[in-house]
Amino acid sequence: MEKSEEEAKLIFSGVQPTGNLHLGNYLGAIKNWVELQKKTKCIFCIVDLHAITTQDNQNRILKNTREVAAAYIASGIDPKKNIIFVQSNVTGHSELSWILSCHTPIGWLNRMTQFKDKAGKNKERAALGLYSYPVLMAADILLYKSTHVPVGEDQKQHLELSRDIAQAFNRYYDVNFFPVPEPIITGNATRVMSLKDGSKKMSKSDPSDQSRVNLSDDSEEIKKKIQKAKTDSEPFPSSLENLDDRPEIKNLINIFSSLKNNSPEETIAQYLSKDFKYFKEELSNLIIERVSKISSEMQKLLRDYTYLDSILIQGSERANEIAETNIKELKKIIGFFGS
Ligand code: AQP
Repeated sequence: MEKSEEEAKLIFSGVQPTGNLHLGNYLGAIKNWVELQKKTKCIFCIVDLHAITTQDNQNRILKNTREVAAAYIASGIDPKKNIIFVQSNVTGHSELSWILSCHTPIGWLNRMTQFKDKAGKNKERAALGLYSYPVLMAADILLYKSTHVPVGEDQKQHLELSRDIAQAFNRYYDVNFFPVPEPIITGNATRVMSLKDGSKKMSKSDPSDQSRVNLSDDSEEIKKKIQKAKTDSEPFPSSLENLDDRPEIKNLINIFSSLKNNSPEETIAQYLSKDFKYFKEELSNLIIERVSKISSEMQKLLRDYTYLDSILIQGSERANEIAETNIKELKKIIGFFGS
């Protein structure tokens, strides 16, 4: 019997265990997964191999890994229905990454803006892993023959590269082995910006803790951060027009709309003629309501992590089963000895 369109889909996504999980990770990624899991088969990974591409994360990796797992479950990801696992527990990721790197021209990697941003002026000293990060990301997705990848705007370029790599491999071996994965970039918060600077994305690695709302922040911290979030001296906007020149305001409206599940136009209509102080109070209440639920559930899960660990172990077994089958097929296509 033919599979329905939804049954044929396989969703893959992940978060790096680099600490300071924030509202951008939640609104841009995890919140959307909670909806997607209702209809589609999903695999959610904690991408720890990616997290060691920058040195400063290496000694907190275990703690951060459990924290991401707790955030997934506390946000509403069902570990029975979906596979939740840790990337380094499935060796196929590294194996496929090597194979795919042999089908990725260096010119493609040279165009990746995230490497340029993260390596900064010190490109010569940046680790090879930081440079080849997008190939590992392609391997993460393609290892499971995933068809759809929900991500925030910041990962769009990497996903396009994954599509190019899948097609390059298929073309080279004249097969239709890898599906060409589609990005899912939805909602009002595909790019949540820093609370201090509307031109920078909210990020775990921003040295200023005031730039982001962490999923572990308490109510007081959230209130203070939103009160101090950058705005301007203009009145509350009356339309979306010209908001591109007011990125901080646009950001706060998008965060509000995403949490409320309404459109930015509706938010503007609701707060028209109100001042920013009032809007910010309402916004902090909304964030506190959502984040405090997640944060207290996370604390509970992290207090005794036997349950969390058992989910990750079972998840790795399930992921490994799919990965091994696909790697076996792949080796046959390439023609490796013993395949
Ligand atoms: N600011 C953001 N707005 C919307 N979505 C975001 N994501 C990250 N930041 C935002 C989405 O969250 C998912 C997991 O991201 P990640 O942890 O794997 O890596 P990242 O994109 O590099 O996140 P950070 O916070 O910026 O980490 P650092 O500072 O360590 O680089 C992805 O789907 C991402 O799109």
